[in-house]
Amino acid sequence: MLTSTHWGVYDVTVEAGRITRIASFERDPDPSPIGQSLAAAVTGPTRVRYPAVRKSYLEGGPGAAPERRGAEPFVKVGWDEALTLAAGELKRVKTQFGNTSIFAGSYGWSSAGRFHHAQSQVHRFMNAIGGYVAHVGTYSLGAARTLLPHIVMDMDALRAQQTAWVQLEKHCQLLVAFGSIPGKNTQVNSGGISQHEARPALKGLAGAGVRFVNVSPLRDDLDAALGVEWMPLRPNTDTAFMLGLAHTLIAEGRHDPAFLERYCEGFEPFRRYVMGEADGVPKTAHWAAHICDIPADTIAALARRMAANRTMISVAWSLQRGDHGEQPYWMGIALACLLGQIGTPGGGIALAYGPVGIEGANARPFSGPVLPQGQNAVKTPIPVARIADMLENPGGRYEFNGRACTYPDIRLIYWAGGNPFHHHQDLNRLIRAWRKPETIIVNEQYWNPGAKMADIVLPATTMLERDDIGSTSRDRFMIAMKRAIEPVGEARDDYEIFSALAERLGAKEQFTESRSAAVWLRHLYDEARVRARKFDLSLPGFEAFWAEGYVEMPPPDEPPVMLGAYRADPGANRLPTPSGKIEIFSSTIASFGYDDCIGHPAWYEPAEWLGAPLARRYPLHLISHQPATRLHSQYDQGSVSRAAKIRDREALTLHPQDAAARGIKTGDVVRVFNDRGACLAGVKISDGVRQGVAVLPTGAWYDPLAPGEIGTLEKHGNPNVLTLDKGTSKLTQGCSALTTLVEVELFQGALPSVTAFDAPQFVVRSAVVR
Ligand SMILES: Nc1nc2c(c(=O)[nH]1)N[C@H]1C(S)=C(S)[C@@H](COP(=O)(O)OP(=O)(O)OC[C@H]3O[C@@H](n4cnc5c(=O)[nH]c(N)nc54)[C@H](O)[C@@H]3O)O[C@H]1N2
Ligand SMILES: Nc1nc2c(c(=O)[nH]1)N[C@H]1C(S)=C(S)[C@@H](COP(=O)(O)OP(=O)(O)OC[C@H]3O[C@@H](n4cnc5c(=O)[nH]c(N)nc54)[C@H](O)[C@@H]3O)O[C@H]1N2
Ligand SMILES: [Mo]
Repeated sequence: MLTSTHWGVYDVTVEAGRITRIASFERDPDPSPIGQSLAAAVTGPTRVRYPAVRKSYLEGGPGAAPERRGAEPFVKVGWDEALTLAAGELKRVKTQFGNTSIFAGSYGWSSAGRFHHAQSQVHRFMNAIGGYVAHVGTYSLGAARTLLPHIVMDMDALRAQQTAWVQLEKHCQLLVAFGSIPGKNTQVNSGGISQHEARPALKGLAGAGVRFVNVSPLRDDLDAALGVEWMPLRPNTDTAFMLGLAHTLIAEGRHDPAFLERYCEGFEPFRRYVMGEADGVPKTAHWAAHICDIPADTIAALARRMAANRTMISVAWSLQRGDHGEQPYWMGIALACLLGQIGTPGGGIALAYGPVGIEGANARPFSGPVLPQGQNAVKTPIPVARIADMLENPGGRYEFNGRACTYPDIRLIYWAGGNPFHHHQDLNRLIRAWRKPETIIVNEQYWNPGAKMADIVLPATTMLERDDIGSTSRDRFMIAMKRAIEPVGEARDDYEIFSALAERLGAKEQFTESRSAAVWLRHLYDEARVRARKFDLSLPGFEAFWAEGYVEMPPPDEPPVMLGAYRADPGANRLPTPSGKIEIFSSTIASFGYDDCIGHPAWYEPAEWLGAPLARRYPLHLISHQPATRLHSQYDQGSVSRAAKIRDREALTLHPQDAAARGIKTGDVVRVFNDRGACLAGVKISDGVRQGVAVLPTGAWYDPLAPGEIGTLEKHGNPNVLTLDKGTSKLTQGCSALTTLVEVELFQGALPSVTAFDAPQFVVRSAVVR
């Protein structure tokens, strides 16, 4: 039977109630190995098997010893007691402080199944009980999602028309990829990916004669076998690099004035900035070379090649996950406007190829079943990555996208389907902020750091323990995800957990609409079947779908070309911006008066980078990119992730000269540190990394030497004890994880063992019970 995960579809064999084999989906040309981690993990020792409550919390009630979160043992409790405790606390906080004191933004990827999607479930539940403080945006696209509607259109609407690989193969000559197209990332797609086509497609492009330029600190971000030219720039300097390209194009008259006039708003003020007429600093290739450390001749020659060829520019999401992250995106679009190839089948801009495997697919943007979340009565969401700011500054003021906002006063946090101790930056700061709320409730499958840092932990089933539907926009298959095994331990579906809580809070009907999970699946499928018609898709009835195991959807009649319709007729297909055009200058953004984001793309020094004075103390730029062997923190305990660890720790990659200068060899364990924290990691050495750059993927489960203590050594290689927790700008307030300087030294002394995958200690209830 089939199941769907964010990293692929798998065929699961079960014998005598046990999973005996996980095979790849027969229609997948390039399956991801990550799935091999599943079988052992779902029944393994890291599972949360029964409801558990932190000892002091059980004994002392809400707010008891919050500094002991993560440090003290848990007590096993029955479901009835756990649910009564959680519901009682939700009621108390609602009554005493109001729903504005409940944070349930609950960011995270959850599972691929669309009904049992935990983040949707918790939002729906919270809306049914009067609302909650939500989040807007994502860690993935924090800066881009807020910027893009001002200058082109909604990010997802734009992605839905991303130019297909098949168009590039026919029409593209030069693909310039900022942040590149890492094969590791194309394994994954939110909501699932039944066919991994990106790596085969890149081979097809190479076969068709497309030339590749990889602008990235890492060589392996683009498969060298494709014949790639590597431009290893300093991290976070892409905007300067692109300004150097723009200056060359304008100075040499290689830009496209007709395109700029017809399709773009505000070229003139941008031109003045580029040419130095606005600030006395021409953004020449020489100027750029000093910042990005790529020779001026190389930059100028690339500009000429881009103008002479059918050129596609791709700007990876990673570029906007750094300080001033909106600038490389805005600048990439401005650069594509200068070249005038937007809307042609082989040229223009992609946002981006590579971050997830679905980009470039030749498929319809039909998303399939979606669980309705209801209406949130609380209207004060925070930008997703401002969680520590919020917890630390109740009533604090901040700017966001043209509005002055106020942080709420949070008393209770409910998380389901995300792991803040994976995803947030500056974890030592988060641990301090985490002490503020009186209660933290988590639904989790595994004893990961998110669960260990909670007060009440409710065990959730995995996708292998429930029926669901796997489906997402631009994936060509909808998958009948069938329950393969019985729930592990006492685990329950999130839906069941929230139904029981809703019942205790008098909102059962509102939450469940009297439907069982099985009835919901059918209902959501039927609803999606109606919606499918708008995409010229005719889906079979539910019974036929379930019996067949999947539905295959035909590709569109014409493979997509991003902004092709706009190019063909800009009058009839006005963009949803104030001018109806692509805004190289945005009067709306200019009207906000932000010093960190003016009305057109510009170069701002990041808070930390190799050109900053801080680089004398911390001379390595840390890239904490997405891991090749897992999804974020999911299945770090699995066999695929653990096979890649070095002496049990996450691998840190260094340039040979940086390693030699510090007396470090392959296989050593090092301490990586800055003023925010320190972690251990195992060393790999590679000349595929720019000198001055250290690479530590995200996702090693946070593993403190002294649990609960702020600033303690992290033993396992979680980069987020080091990363910067700062909004990208007042405009977008996105996450700045990729703006971080560190130093590395050989770790001396007795190596502490990794305990990240040990379940917490359990104790029996003491005599003093509330
Ligand atoms: N330094 C640094 N940090 C980063 C990034 C970076 O580039 N650098 N990238 C950021 C980005 S782009 C992202 S998207 C985030 C990702 O951050 P998250 O999405 O929070 O990371 P995951 O590890 O996927 O967390 C999902 C959690 O949901 C749980 N889960 C899965 N299925 C279910 C379910 O059915 N029910 C319940 N109750 N739980 C379930 C899993 O066990 C896991 O704990 O990380 C961000 N953090
Ligand atoms: N295997 C796997 N794939 C994933 C995920 C996962 O956890 N595992 N997570 C998924 C998620 S949630 C997301 S949001 C996407 C994220 O997609 P991206 O944000 O694009 O992914 P990253 O791996 O963070 O970064 C891509 C590459 O950008 C380069 N880079 C970093 N900083 C700079 C810079 O300043 N300039 C330039 N030019 N290059 C730079 C790095 O070398 C890095 O390898 O990935 C998705 N894909
Ligand atoms: Mo993401």
